[in-house]
Amino acid sequence: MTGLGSSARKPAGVAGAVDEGRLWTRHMDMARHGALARGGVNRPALSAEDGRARRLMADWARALGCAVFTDPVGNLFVRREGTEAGLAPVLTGSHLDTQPTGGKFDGSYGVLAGLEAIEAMNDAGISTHRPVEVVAWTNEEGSRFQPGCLGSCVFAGRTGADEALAVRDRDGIAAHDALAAIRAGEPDFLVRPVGFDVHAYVEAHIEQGPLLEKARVPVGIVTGIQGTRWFAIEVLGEEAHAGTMPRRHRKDAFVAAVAMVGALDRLMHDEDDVVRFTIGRFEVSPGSPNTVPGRVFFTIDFRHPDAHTLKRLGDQVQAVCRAHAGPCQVGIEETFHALPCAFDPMVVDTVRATVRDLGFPAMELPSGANHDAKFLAEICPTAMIFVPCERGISHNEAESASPSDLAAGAQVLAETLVRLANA
Ligand code: HGY
Ligand code: MN
Ligand code: MN
Repeated sequence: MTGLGSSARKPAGVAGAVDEGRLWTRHMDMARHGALARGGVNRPALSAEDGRARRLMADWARALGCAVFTDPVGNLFVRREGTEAGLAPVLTGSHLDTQPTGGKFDGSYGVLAGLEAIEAMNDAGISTHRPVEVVAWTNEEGSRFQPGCLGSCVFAGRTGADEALAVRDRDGIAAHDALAAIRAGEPDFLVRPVGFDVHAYVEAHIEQGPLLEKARVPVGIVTGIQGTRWFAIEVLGEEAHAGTMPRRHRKDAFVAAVAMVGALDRLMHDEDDVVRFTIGRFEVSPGSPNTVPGRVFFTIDFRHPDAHTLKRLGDQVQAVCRAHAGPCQVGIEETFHALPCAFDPMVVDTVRATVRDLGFPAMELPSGANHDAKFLAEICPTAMIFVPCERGISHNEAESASPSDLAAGAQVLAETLVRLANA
């Protein structure tokens, strides 16, 4: 994919101090932590790889003259002071954890574009009234620990720190213990209580969809995020001998789970292709060829931009699963529920004006992917900036973006942050 951002003239001010090569190199350096053979990244939340990524972010931040803070759920903050002490900061950032077959840009881009914006402010000799902070939120992906957006949900007051950190991964490791392990390597990080007043939050992210590339524009002005509901389904039958137990006496958890999945797929079928319905995890136990499965666990990720449809279809999941359980038992837990959100008009207008003033072609779009910005939007004026990724591919090792698009998004971010911090 050719970079779409390179056509714009070099702007004055902080945007003109954004360095494309420096930003790209930081992505490559960050991607070393959890690097996979085919070019992707596997950096689970609160893993040793995540700890090394946090250390790299902190070292870069210190070199920029910033202070480094964390909080009881491990959110990592980098702070550039403003001229007027005590003012609520303008916050930007995203996440450093990745999917198991993740890419170099999902999450990392928002953190590294934030650092680039700070370095550009330094290079351009720009001071701001308000402090500017860059954050790496804990466990955004929700892959190792469910649900996702752990750090931003606690920061936004949606859940308590102890409750959030009690979740366990597939190996039974509690998030609390995983955090303690990497925090042991961070004695120099200052600790602040969870949550503080934020003047505005702007998150930069790759689109993770094909629209910007198809429209051949380097920047997306994001208007909001669709709704998401996650469910965890456990089907319990009875293990039995594959060769002796007649079908009529079986309590086959796999047969019941497949019937549920078929019925859920019919429920969620949408000719307009707006519904997003995904079963990403499907585990059959004991997983022996000659034992009738006694347990199946599977997950549901259901999304829709309309709150009524999200409720209407999501509220039927339980009944559909129960209706197809046959002789088995079924447990259904809703593990995540986030309504659609519209971003704040003042912040969106600031992004829109910045894009116009910098001369970038752009388009306005909602986000299909979920982001920490959804929960920041519950407590402060919030918006997002997108850049294209190749073929819209993400949550895939092949995830790719161009240096010039990443720089274009960082220019818009840097200028937007300065405008918000001086407003
Ligand atoms: O699932 C999401 O939408 C985000 O990419 N974690
Ligand atoms: Mn992300
Ligand atoms: Mn992601």
